[in-house]
Amino acid sequence: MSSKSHLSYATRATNHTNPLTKRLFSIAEEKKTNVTISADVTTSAELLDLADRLGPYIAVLKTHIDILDDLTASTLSSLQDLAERHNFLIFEDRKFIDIGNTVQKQYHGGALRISQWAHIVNCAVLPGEGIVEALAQVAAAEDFPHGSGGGSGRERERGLLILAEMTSKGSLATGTYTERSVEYARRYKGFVMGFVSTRALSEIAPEGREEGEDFVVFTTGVNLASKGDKLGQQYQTPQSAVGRGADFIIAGRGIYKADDPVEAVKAYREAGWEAYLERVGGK
Ligand code: S5P
Repeated sequence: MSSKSHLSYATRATNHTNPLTKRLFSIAEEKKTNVTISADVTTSAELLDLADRLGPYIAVLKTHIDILDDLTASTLSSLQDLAERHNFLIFEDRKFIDIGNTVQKQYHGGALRISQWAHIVNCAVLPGEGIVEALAQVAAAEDFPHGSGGGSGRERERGLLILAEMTSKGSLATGTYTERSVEYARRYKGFVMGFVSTRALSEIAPEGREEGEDFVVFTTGVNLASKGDKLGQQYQTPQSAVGRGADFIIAGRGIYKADDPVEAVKAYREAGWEAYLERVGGK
């Protein structure tokens, strides 16, 4: 039995209890897109240009904010404005992986203040369950402007994806590591939206599966034209990713390195949406 969802984004948006996941599904439904652009460019100008031009066609924009050469506070406020204008979520691909005390500071403080501008972050569970608990605590803290203690409405929406598998050749994120990822997601489901993985995962730990469980699957390593790169990246197509359970496809170089990134994002959007309709039986 497969645990990939056969429900529409609209139905999942209605049924879900996590406000950010609800919003994510609503965006997908409204904009008819399940594309996440991995905007791995190295200047603020390129990042903001991509966010503005591709914004109408994406559900999520994924950053590696530490690879920008010229990051300033104004880069982040412009990015937030573009996210509002084009109605997409920001996912900082920080891959937290440390003891709880350290990741709390990395998430909420430092020069990057990730919790202030990123709707979604991700973590690896190599350190154990404590990393998830620590990040969840930050988002729920009374003094957190976006936490349940302060702010209101959209400001409160923050979520975590667990990096349960990786696309790179020889990845060690398999077996017990991946099973534990599912278990921790269940324990913190108010904050954990789902996984970065190559397939739907709920079925790999069936005994703890709850009725109505609905984790979001983001699948990276998606490319329409290439099978991989020289550094171990392994690609699959949008159709194959969605067929395996991806709710959102993440594509980087396939889009931003294309001669015309706008045409490229439209092609990924169409391929991802067709595959989604096929999966939910909507065509
Ligand atoms: O397993 C993974 C997880 C991630 S988040 N494999 C990945 O490639 N990623 C990220 O997805 C990676 O850090 C990069 O930002 C993006 C893939 O980029 P592309 O240019 O290969 O599409």
